[in-house]
Amino acid sequence: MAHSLTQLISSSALDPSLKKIAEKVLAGERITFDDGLLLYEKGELGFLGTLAEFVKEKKSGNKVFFNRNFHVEPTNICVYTCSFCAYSRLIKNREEGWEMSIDQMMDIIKKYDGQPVTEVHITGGVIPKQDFKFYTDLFRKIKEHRPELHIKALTPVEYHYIFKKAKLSYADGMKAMKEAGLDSMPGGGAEIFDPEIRDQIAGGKCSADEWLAIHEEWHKLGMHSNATMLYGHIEKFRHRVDHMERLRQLQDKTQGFNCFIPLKFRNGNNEMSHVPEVSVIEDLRNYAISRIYLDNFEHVKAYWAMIGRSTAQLSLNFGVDDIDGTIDDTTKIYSMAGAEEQSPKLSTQELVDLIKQTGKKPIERSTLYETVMEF
Ligand code: V47
Ligand code: SF4
Repeated sequence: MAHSLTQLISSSALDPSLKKIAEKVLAGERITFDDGLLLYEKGELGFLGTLAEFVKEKKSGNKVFFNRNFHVEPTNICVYTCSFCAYSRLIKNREEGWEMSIDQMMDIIKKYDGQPVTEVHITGGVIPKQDFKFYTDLFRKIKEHRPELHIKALTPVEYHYIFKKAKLSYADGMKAMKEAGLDSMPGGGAEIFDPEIRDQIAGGKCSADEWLAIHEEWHKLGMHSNATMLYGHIEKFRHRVDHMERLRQLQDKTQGFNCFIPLKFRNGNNEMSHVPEVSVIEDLRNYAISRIYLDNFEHVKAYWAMIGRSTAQLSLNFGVDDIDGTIDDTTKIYSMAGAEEQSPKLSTQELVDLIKQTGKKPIERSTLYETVMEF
């Protein structure tokens, strides 16, 4: 890859401003906000792919990570009304939605007894009943039942709401969640940090600063989390760079993020159905630019349940080194918004084959990227 990058830099056809960025990447230097913007505005797919693969190969070589996981979605009823969300039902229409009790969720978790899953991913809508006590009780019950199962649960959207109601600071709240058994936080709820765009698509829920502050408190406890970015709707390129810049700054401070997950806006069955979806080329450009920009993130993940298996395979040549997990058809968030995968479920062998077909080396990982098995 260093060879291809050097060749690219010496090409006389390369735009001089892009050449400067490529030289920085080759030298292992951080690119600036303006460089990021220029990559979005001018960078062609092949160019971006070469840069992103250079960065990725320095970090994880030829490896592609996945895990064995399943989701539990406690409710799809929500006090918020994000306009991109195809999944939630307003609290006043609650008869159209579901709301699980702790026992119902434990029944799902017990279905995986004896199976080699390592992680349960828990997230959904926000409702008053599922409060501080509800979730701390749930986490304790899961740990009593299966202590080694990694609990990756809830986002700052839920935590902000829960702690406000319980009159707890973020620091005390996150400490209590850790004590109850929370192991890590998924990356959702980040959407796009720019206040104007955020207000238009996700008005009323926690702000960018609140989202970042909750992750910071969690990282201060020595714990880890993920970060997402919802792209390809009404945001401009500068909003994507701004989003990544804020994440890069927090990561410099804490080193608490495991991975970055760009989430492509899907326009099925939501209030933004009139907004066209971006192309696969734009998806790949976006993966590549995030890999180049977020130099302090070890991993970039493509969520195959959302973009489909073929784009997930392609993304592995554009800076991505993780394709999430087996999922086992346990999430509805994307299928309800029109994603290719209507019943997302892959056996471990299918995931391994999907990765091997691209010439890469599949590694089953734990949530925290320890190697569970090499294939
Ligand atoms: O925050 C909702 C997104 C997120 C749509 O951390 C949509 O490992 C596109 O964060 N089009 C939740 N995106 C899912 C999430 C996630 C998924 C997989 C792995 C991890 C991880 C985290 O889903 C929400 C929102 O940004 N979302 N609706 C839609 N129509
Ligand atoms: Fe509620 Fe989350 Fe949907 Fe927003 S994205 S309406 S917070 S479930």
